[in-house]
Amino acid sequence: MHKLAYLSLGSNVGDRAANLDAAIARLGELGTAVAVSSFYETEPVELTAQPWFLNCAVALDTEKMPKQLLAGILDIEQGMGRRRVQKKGPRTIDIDILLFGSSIVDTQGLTIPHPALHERRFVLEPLAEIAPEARHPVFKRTVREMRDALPPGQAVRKIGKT
Ligand code: PH2
Ligand code: MG
Ligand code: MG
Repeated sequence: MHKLAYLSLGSNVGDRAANLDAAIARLGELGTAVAVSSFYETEPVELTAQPWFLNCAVALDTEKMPKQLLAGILDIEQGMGRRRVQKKGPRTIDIDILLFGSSIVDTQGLTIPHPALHERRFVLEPLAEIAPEARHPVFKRTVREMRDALPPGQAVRKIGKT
């Protein structure tokens, strides 16, 4: 069964744009990337003492189940040299599942919708570019509505596609 998953990608170590490009290419192993947002230069949030990120959003048409998709994503992250040194710290690549169709998943290693989706401008701004009308299955609000409801702050600057 085909499902549309929305992913958030981020990098703040090395050649950030090349890292995003490489991850997007490898996502082809898990489905078809049917939409890719512009890349955005974003201020680090939560752990603020680290380099700025490049973030983007991807719509992935996939036949995987959520757990299989996550396993494939972790494989890509590892293959790209991701080392989990510090929680929320600098990384060559981070790929997070934001939405998976209208599914709600709450298990040990996987929560969908992503629990911080609605409060992160670095997620909602790129996502609103490719899926403004996608709806959060718990809060029942669209991506555009959530983006527009964010408090000011969290600098996010579109830099265009490479
Ligand atoms: N990821 C985090 C923590 N903070 N800040 C920005 N701007 N972009 C990120 O991708 C990011 C972050 C943990 O996953
Ligand atoms: Mg993350
Ligand atoms: Mg992650």
